[in-house]
Amino acid sequence: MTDFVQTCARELDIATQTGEALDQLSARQAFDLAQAYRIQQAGIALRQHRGERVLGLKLGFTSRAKRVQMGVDALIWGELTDAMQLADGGELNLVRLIHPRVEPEIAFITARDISRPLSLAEAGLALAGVAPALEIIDSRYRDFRFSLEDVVADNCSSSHFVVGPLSPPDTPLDNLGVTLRFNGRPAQLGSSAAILGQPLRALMEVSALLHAEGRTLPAGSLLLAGAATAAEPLRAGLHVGVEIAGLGRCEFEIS
Ligand code: OOG
Repeated sequence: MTDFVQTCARELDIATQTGEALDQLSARQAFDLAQAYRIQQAGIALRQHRGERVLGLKLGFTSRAKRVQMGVDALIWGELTDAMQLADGGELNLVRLIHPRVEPEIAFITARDISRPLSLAEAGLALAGVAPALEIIDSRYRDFRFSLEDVVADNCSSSHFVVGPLSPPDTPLDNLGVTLRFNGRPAQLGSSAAILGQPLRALMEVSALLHAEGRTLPAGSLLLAGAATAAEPLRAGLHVGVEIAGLGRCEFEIS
């Protein structure tokens, strides 16, 4: 199985770098969720070997819109590295991306190490700041189709992300209007409440997962709470922005 884990991690890593899609790994050999996370970790180790630095975590399928869009019904998590970050207002190059999509999100920066389950109130107190964010996802699987195990192995389709200006940690987040814009026109409309009823719950969920895994998320980490709406496909020439009422905006351009 170690060989299978390493082979899958390498193939996904090559697909990420070349932009050539893979067939679903689960079609080749059945594997379980624990093995999927091992493949994910082996892929992150390859990135770290190239000098990338882990900045934090992302959650996937925290909204119904995303679960329905992708036909998957479980919360998953992946890792974010510095090489995935685009500056706010920066340019995304589509070369070597397979079929990228964008999602409006909320980002958290943590204020303390997190390793045990937090209540909602404790989660609020564990933050240094909150920000609007855009996540660019790009499945390495043909036709953006996968099983739960496949997508976990593929680091939850992470590709790039943009984080906007930080607001104070006590900014209310429970029901903020979210507008994703393509060239100024609304492409998706939603509410922050779509993310687990209240985006702070993403940090609660992560704290329970960290505890179960015996892991610590260091202070100063980034957490993407998951998309508030379905994802929208990207194409050349787009200016993409998200506006979250009461929180602010961030944007990028496709070169
Ligand atoms: C998996 C990633 C899901 C989210 O925010 O729910 C995700 C995918 O849809 O390819 O990032």
